[in-house]
Amino acid sequence: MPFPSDSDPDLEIEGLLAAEFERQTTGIQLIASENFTSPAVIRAMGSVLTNKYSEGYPGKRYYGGNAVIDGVEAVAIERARSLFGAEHANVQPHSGANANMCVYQALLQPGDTVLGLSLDHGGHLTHGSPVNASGLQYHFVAYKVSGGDERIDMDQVRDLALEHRPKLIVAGTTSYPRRLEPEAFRSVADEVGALLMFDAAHIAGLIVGGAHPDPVPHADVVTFTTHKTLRGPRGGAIVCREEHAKAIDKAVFPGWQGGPLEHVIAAKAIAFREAADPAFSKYAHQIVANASALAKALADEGFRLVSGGTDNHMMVVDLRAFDDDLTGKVAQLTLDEAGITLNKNTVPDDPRSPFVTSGLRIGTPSVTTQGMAEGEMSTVAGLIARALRGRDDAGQLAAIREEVRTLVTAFPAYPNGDPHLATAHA
Ligand code: DSN
Repeated sequence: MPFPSDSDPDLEIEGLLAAEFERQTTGIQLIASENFTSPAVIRAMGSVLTNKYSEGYPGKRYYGGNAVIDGVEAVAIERARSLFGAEHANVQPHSGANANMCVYQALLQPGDTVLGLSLDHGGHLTHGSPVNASGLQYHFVAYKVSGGDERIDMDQVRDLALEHRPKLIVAGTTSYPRRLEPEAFRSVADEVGALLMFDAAHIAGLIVGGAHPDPVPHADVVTFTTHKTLRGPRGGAIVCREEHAKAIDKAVFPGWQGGPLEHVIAAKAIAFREAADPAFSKYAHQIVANASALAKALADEGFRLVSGGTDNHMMVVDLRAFDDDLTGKVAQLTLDEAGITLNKNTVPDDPRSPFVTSGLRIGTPSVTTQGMAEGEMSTVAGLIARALRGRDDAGQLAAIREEVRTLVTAFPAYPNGDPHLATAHA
């Protein structure tokens, strides 16, 4: 039976793919959890590996025809182990959220006590939010950033650990602009006999690039996503000590997932190899330098930075000092019109709801992939400030949209065009 056509039969999806390519490559992409992944990664995701079922692990599958797939997954596992210097790797988690839930299933019993950073202070849904399965199944106790310097207070983490005697401590963030010290978390975990999970979803690329402290020697388990600073395909992974390997593998499959996405696992393998290249270390350090430059330029424009600045790939901007009436929601929509993509974000103890917020989260992984450096960061800060000041002036926003287009055209993420249309060796 032939396929009806080589493309989406009524071309509706082709049109939308082209529109999204245009959006991504003519605007400024500042979402801290996003990046531009390489053409090789995109091609692997569009490969025939998507046709294959391969429940199980290399050498132990529930379906025939998996010799090649075994090769792909074995390469991905070996590259992940080598990149992170880890004893064991599982590359099957479909996402960072899944990876976290798999670790909980592997290491905990329902109802066990866990310490995690509060979502509204920069943690993640899977760090015990009451509306998430993590918070429903386990007894999470939240630590917060301190009221003064808005940084994680290790004395508070220690006090809570001594009081609640958690079985697991989760170190990791999604919206926290400061460096995490894995050794300090390990020392608290050791004092109370807890296991330590480090969620490196956001900073995996900074870690393997040597721009942030390495949690692998200190944590029992490290989870991460592959699509943020690590610049690979959308997905998750876990590295851990050998003693937890069996339990982790069992929790991923058959515990949480069925058939692995081997086309994505092939793409992960490519991304792990790319991240092992010496050039990636330069990239990781430039992400941090760009975030620092952007934070300083925004402060010069009158914005308040949560915690006073950043030492990773992101910053959280408190809009109230710039304009008390401006919410994160309105700022995000205004900047969308100007071609600048970022997300509204709560600030610690935000009086506004998570749908409105008083802040923005801004990250530099994508613009750094494009080759922008510190000089461009002050231009970007100026564009943001002008757009927000002129938010009621459609003409001004349209003019800024054109400036944005001109800026990013000089820094193409994909100089050879849309990678899913390009041929492999173009
Ligand atoms: N949605 C991710 C982020 O933006 O940080 C976390 O899951």
